[in-house]
Amino acid sequence: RWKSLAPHDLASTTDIEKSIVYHTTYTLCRHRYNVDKTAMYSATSHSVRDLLLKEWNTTQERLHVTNPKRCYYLSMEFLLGRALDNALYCLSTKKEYAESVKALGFSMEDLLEEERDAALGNGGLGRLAACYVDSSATLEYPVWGYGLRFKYGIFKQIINNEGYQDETPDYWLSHGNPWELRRDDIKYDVQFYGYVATKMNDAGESRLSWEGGEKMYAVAYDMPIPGYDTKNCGNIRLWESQPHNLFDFGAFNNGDYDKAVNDQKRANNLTAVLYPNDNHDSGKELRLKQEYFWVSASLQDIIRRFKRSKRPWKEFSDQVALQLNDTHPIMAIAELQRLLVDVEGLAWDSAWDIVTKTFAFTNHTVLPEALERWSVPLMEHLLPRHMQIIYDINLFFLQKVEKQFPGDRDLLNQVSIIEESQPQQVRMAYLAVVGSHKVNGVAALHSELVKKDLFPAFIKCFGPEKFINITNGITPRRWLYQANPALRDIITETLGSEKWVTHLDELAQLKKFADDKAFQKKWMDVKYRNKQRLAKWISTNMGIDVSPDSLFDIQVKRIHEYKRQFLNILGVIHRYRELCEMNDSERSKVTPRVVIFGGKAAPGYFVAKLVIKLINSVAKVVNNDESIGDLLKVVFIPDYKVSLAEIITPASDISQHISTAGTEASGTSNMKFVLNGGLILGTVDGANIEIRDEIGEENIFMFGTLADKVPDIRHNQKFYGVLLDANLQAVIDLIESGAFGDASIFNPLIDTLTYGGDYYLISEDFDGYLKKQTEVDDTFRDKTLWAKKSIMCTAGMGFFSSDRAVREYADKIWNLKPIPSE
Ligand code: 26W
Repeated sequence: RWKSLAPHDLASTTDIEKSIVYHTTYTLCRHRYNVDKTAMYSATSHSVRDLLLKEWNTTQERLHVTNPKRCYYLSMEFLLGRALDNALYCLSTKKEYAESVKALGFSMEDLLEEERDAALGNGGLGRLAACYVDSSATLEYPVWGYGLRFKYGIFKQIINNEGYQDETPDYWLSHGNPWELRRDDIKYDVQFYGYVATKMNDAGESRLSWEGGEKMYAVAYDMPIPGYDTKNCGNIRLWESQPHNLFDFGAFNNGDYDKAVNDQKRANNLTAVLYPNDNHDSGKELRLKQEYFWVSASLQDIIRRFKRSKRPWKEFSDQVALQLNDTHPIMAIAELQRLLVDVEGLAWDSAWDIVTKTFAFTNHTVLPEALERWSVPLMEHLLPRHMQIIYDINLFFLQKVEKQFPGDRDLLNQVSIIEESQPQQVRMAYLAVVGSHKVNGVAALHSELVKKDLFPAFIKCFGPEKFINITNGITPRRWLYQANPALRDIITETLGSEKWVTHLDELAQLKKFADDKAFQKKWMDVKYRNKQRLAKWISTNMGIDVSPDSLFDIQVKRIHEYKRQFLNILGVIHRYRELCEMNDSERSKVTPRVVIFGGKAAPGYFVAKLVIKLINSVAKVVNNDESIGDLLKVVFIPDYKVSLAEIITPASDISQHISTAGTEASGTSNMKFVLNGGLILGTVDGANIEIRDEIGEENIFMFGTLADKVPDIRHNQKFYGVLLDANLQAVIDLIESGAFGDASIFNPLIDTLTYGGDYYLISEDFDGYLKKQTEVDDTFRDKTLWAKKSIMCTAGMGFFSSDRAVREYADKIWNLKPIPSE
């Protein structure tokens, strides 16, 4: 009977219309004549969701039957952005839905704009996780993401009248979220605090057991992740905290209502908000609680699934691969060891063998302030049994090292998971290295620095093979197919098929057309239209008029000293100074430029927030200087997020990726810009280097100190001080003259160039930067040359597909095979 009642297909537009009307009536409970855009977006999304859930179910059924090895991607952050447009493309039904929506009196474009971004992430790491689940679903790998369902994702950024960043909470669930499914039946206990007791098990052996403390529930929410051109559907499972003792009736009956709701408040707080720090460890107890809550629930879920297979524990790592996305989920190593030893009764060594064969660790940063360390007293208080286990892991590891290198006390100190500071600290990255079978960096240079600077002593213990590189990638579906329909269409027309969407190497065929005048014209027309689209957004939303004929120069990413937005704005001031000194005939030769910034600063990062203020102060002066006109405009786009990136990225002529060499692990927006035919102005850092190797050095503007020279320069600055570059000094003088408002505000920022050295080498790199900028201006005036470079950029980007990256993880780390859907 069930078989004959298979769910509907929504094959025709009438079916689609009916399904939308159905959801309006029965899901939203709205009268048909009372449907506004928001409701229509919601009803349409529910209708599309039905299609996705059908694929979700058949995918889970298939996995249940075949029971293959699966991989779980543990990531604190998933920066997904919007879902509707992506789902429509993946299900290849956008055209049909657009027609249906139109027939019902709405426009698809408007509806897409109704959707709130799912912004459960800070920046690169979270967006990478989103690209990887897209590729896993598309390539039909059995991969699930595990994370937290934050009620508040990254804050909404507002630029106030004075040009400073203000933060407001972003309650992204205010209109409901059609893209998630709450699973009330999937619920686990998570414990905190308490003490360790010795208990007898059934066999009469004494076992350590974690007792007492506080308990919360973790409830599952699933977000289906559609694959492109496949019936396979992936999943992200996010945990929400809920109170365990729904009510303290004792307290309630005694009239102590405050106490009665206390438990509930605490539980509701736990997954309320994402920490807005990027590359900076806050060290807060609530954060450690979030991390443990998430890995504990995820492991319980994974173990429950493993147990259903009835296989022996020693086969766990043949069934399960666990990828640790940075230091945030590393407690999972101690937690799995605890579950295997204390709960399942395995011997320590057998359990540890399983743990180390199951976990692998991805490092995303070499900045020391971003590597999590937890104080031993905090951990003893919150997770007493885990602290013991970490001590034991460390002890057994150090004993092994001592055996291998007798008497090498230095080495023991260097690799100890416990840092002997006051108080002692647990170095989470070290725990990850000891507890994983592979450690990877995210770009070639970065992976070398991981070995050389972060874990040199571990190479001695484990050999170099444990440390590998997997260069990041981005999904071509969202970042070209969806974000740049005009470019998509001419690529498909020129290559004769859409094969490139899942085989990005096919783009290399565009190289043959790089000198073709007619193709160049089409190509640059698309770029122009994308610049018009962005100019329109800026004019509508910010009231600033910029000309699409100008060179669009874009830097959008989190605001951080190492990313050097400061260098960019100092360069803008230099350009403004020069323009001010020119006569009309000189000005007529200048390439007009729009310099666009965007990005959030962590709320507590004073210097980064001051950079935003400086950019806005400069923008105010320059944009209102009538004598400058279109020759220079400066725009700070507020609240940069995934959905804005989709408009911004296709519109660049140049984008800036100018981190101090050795500081940006990879960068992924660099890949997005180049994929969309934008050129890069960048340093010899992160993935810029591999992008150069793929597209050819003649197609990228590179400058600046090389990574291996940075330490010496910093060292010398400490001794001899910093002598500022002459042009930089003139720029600083202009700021200090009050040209951009009260100069004293900017003192703390200017001080970062001199006091205690210019740590990020802004002065050192300033001259090289300005010279490259001049080269950019000159090259842009040669339209044919520029068009050719732009085409060669896109054509060379095949390697940077997240499909390639995920395949590398599957082959080199997870030992995972695709499970075809048909
Ligand atoms: C503990 C606080 C904290 C929070 C987030 C520390 C570190 C992070 C992330 C690792 C920061 C991050 O997003 N890193 C970026 O990861 C990208 C994906 O690999 C890289 O492309 C970027 O270069 C790297 O900065």
